[in-house]
This record gives sequence, structure tokens and C-alpha cells, in this order.
Amino acid sequence: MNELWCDSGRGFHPASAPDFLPVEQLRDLQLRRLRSVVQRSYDQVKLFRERMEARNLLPADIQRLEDIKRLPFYEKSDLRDTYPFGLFASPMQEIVRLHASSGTTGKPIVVAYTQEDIDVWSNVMVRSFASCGLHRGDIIQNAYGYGLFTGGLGAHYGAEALGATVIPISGGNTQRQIMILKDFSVTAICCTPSYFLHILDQSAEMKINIKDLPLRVGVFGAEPWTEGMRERIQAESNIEAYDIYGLSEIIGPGVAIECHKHSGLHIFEDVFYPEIVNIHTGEPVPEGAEGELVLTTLTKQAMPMIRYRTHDITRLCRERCACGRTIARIERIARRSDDMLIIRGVNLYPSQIESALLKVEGTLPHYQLILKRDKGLDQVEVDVEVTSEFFSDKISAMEDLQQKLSHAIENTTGLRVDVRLVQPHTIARSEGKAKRVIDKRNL
Ligand code: DLL
Repeated sequence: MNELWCDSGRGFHPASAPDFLPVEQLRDLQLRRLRSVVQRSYDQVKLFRERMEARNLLPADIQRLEDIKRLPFYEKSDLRDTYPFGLFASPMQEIVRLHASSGTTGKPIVVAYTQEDIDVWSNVMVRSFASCGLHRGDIIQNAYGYGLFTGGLGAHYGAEALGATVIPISGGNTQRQIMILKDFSVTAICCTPSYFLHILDQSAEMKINIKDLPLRVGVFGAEPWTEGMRERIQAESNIEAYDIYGLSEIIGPGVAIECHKHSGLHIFEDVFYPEIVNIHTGEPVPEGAEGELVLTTLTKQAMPMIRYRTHDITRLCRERCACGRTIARIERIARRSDDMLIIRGVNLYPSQIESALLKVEGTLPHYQLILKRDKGLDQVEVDVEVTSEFFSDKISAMEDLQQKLSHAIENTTGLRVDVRLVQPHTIARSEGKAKRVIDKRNL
């Protein structure tokens, strides 16, 4: 048995073996899989074949991993343009599951899985849970939404394959969530970080202290969140909060996850090949530099994605992690290239507001950006909830807090925004992904 594998201490599970592969072996495996997925896509997917032909490329031209750069990108628009089944590489007889992601406009994008794809997905989810120190005997409350969203079923099958006990509660009905957390002695919860905050708020109202429960791990993802948010969550609940990343187009949850060192998310490189490219040119960035994550599914049968542009901004770190895993890490994803708001010429990301707000005492991590246009000029209003102690009648105290927040935001973003303090529970809560921006400019 690999020594490093044992050294990692916590979260050991046999399925996590590929996390600790010697790097040369990992590269060999990646190349073999890359060549096979390129061949499969070329043979089965018209759009891919046409793009290869337009570049005078044959699958056999992929001789080394670096050759991946010669391949065309896939974009989200390709999934929309070929809606619903145009990118499938397996006949329907072999497809056992479809999921869809709603997106903000129009038709959803559809993704497909063969049984083999589902098994790979369960495998990466087992490795994800193992990385959070979970194992057989743990009771996992799965509050990701079940349905077309990949979060619920993805985590569900992974938890079962791990040998843990899964509670398929899905999102919503927060009071029942809290009752079950307590009565079933739940040890881990899966949901979006913003929904967990809501659970914390509600439990305080129900006079249940989450700190008194056996809950010890949170597997949080599906939306950007900050270190400040992690600190709040951990301080208020005494659990260890892990960041899990994934996207429907690639598989769902389980593309990358933190280990107990919490220094980046390990990407399951034997299954998903990562590249980082310049968001404008699509050219590779220097090693370690920030850019857009591009992913290739190395094993997907039903719907392989080759060089899929995720629009998620991160960097890649190939340095060996202290946990012993040899697979690369990506930095926490705080923003998407298409999340960027340009306000009076300044680039603004919602997560910058979150980091600024959480530095100021008295604020709650519930906020929303309202975009308005006044005489042709864009204005941003930041609505932020403040604790009931701070929400006082003393106008001076409130003004003081408002000033502090405006300064903190200006220091972080370079933008002057209007801050509006609102009472706790004023901002609508979501059972899934939080809605951080309301754009009233084009109404
Ligand atoms: O959100 C899959 C998922 C479910 C991941 C449960 C983790 C947990 P989609 O709905 O297709 O899939 O949304 C994918 O969400 O491209 C990111 O922009 C964002 N995202 C997902 N996880 C994280 C994360 C699921 N940990 C899109 N941090 C991705 C930041 C995240 N953003």
C-alpha cells in the first residue's frame, strides 16, 4: 500500500487510491483516456468531427497530453444549439439518466449518463466524501435539491457507495431539516453554503443550538462563497466546512473538493483534465496564473466534453499537498468570467462585496446587489442584513455602520456604492443557489 496514502490519516477509503497515484502513472492514464475520448467523440459526435476536420486534425494527432491544446473548445452555447440530444455519443439504449440545468434564460441544457458514467460519478463522490473525513457509519443529510439538478442524486449515490447512511431530504422545509438533524443524530450535511446559513438562523429561532448536535462536517458548494463565510459558519456551528465544486456539463458535484488542509480543491485529474486559459484569448496562461478553468472529461461515455469552457475563474496548483494527494488543486472559485459586472467602468464581482461585508462587525452574510440606472449612470445598492442588536433606534449607530460598510466596499472594489441596512430575514432565502444580484437596469 502506498505510504503517503496512509499518511493522509483521515478520510481513507480504498476508492480514493487514484488521488495518490505517482504523477508519471497519472499522466500515462490521462493520455490513454484522452486519446480514447477524442476518438469516441470524433466517431460519434457530428459537431466535434466537423470542428476537427475544419482544423485538419485527426484523433491520431493527439500523441502527448500537450496536444490537447490543438483541440477545439466546447462552449455552453454548443449545448444550447444542439438541444436536447445533439452532443450525445451513446445511443439512447445505453443512456440510463438525464439531468438538466435551468440556466437563466430559455431552454435548459441537457446532460446524459450511461451506467458506466454513473459509476464514475459515484466513485468521485466517494472520494469527495472520503476527503472530508466521512466514512461508513456517518449519517449524511443530503439537502441538495433532488430532481433535474445534479446536486441531490450525485451526492446521494456517492454517499451510498461510501457505505454511509444517506437521508434524501432534498432542499427546503427548513424546520423539518433541523428536526431531523437533531433527532437522527446527523453527522454531515450537504447543501449550498447560503442554505446552511439559513438553517443556522432558523435553528436559533427554534432554540436549537447546532453546536450541541453530533453534526461535524458540511459539504458545501454549487455557488461561490468566501473564507469569511467559512469562518462564520464554522464559528456558529462548530462543524468543519468543506468546499465542493462541480458542474452539470462535466458530471455534477464531485469534480473537485478540499481535503482537511483546506488549501485549495483537489481536482480528480484521472477523470477530469484541467487547463487554465486566458478568458479573452483562450490561450494557456503561465503555470499558477489565474484564468478560466477548461475541463475535459476523460472517461465520459454518454456525453464527453472536450475542452469545455467553464467560465469559472481559478488557478491550478501542481505542488504536492501536505495531505499526500498527488492530484492537482484548484483555488476556491470566487467568481465567473460572466458574473462580472462593469459599473461605471469598474469591474465588480459579487464575492468581493461578500468579503468586504464580512470584515465589518454587526453584518450578517445575507446580502443582495441591486443594479439601477439613474440618468444613464449605473448605480449599485447593496442591501445587507444587520444583527438585531445593531439594528437599533439609534440613528447615529446605524449611520456609523453604514459608513464603515461603504468604506470597506470601496477599499475592496474601488467603487462607491449605496449601502442599505435591512433587518434580519428581509432578504429572500434560497433553498439552493443564492440570488446575489437583482438587475433593474433594463426593466
Ligand atoms: O452546481 C453542481 C454542484 C452541486 C456542485 C452540488 C457542488 C455541489 P450547476 O448547477 O451546473 O452544477 O452549476 C455549476 O456552479 O460552473 C460554478 O460557477 C458554480 N459552482 C459550483 N460549485 C461551486 C463552488 C452544480 N464550490 C456552476 N464554488 C459552476 C463556486 C461553484 N462556484
